[in-house]
Amino acid sequence: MSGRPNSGQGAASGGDGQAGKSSRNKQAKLVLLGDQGVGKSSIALRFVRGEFHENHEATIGAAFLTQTVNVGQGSIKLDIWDTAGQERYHSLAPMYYRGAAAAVVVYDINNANTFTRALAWVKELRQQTTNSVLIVLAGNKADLASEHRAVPVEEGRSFAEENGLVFAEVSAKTGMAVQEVFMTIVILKLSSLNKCSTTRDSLAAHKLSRKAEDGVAEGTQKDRVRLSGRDEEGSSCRC
Ligand SMILES: Nc1nc2c(ncn2[C@@H]2O[C@H](COP(=O)(O)OP(=O)(O)O)[C@@H](O)[C@H]2O)c(=O)[nH]1
Ligand SMILES: [Mg+2]
Repeated sequence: MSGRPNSGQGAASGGDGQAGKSSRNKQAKLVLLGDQGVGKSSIALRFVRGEFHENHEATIGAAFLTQTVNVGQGSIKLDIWDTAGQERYHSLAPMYYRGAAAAVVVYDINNANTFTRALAWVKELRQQTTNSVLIVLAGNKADLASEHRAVPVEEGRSFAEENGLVFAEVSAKTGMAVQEVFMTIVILKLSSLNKCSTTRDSLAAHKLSRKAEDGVAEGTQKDRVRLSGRDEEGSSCRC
């Protein structure tokens, strides 16, 4: 998929997390939430570096990465906060999701408990943040689905549709739909930051427009990233 990120990752903290509104320097804070072990760090690593590690070490507290993505005529710098999933760090979570432009709530499609936990994260986000936070529900480890699936794809999809979330099943291991998820976030956020650039314009730049009009962003595999968020109509400019 085009729109490959063009800058590297960092390990230092930085960015206030607010979506930047200058046309030259658009910036958006993005947070990854979900149980420990669902693959949050692996998804971030796949997106930023195109890598996957079989035994990724557990995140302590949170990790910070940045990535600048070019889409059409615009670009946006993503400040990605990769949180630790352990319950003992829960009280820190608001620090990461407050002011976020987008939250990717991750579960492991092979572990039903992580889905339940993901739904609780969505509920918390809805209660504690404004409606402008774009929430993506991402079912990871799709590469193991044929033997180990515990959460039917329909369950994730219908929850997302009912709650206005973007939904995708992904695999940090194979890379399936990971780029598409982040590009969908970027496109939706760019369109909400640019008064004159509608979501449809941005999607067209990415050859995603036909499917998006039906509510589906077409990646390399159809129907992988479903747009059901509030921003999809490009009507929520916050310039
Ligand atoms: N098969 C498979 N394993 C994965 C995938 N994503 C992550 N993992 C593995 O799951 C474990 C936990 O991943 P990690 O990214 O640390 O999860 P986190 O705690 O949510 O950050 C690691 O051993 C990863 O290699 C995936 O898409 N498929
Ligand atoms: Mg981690």
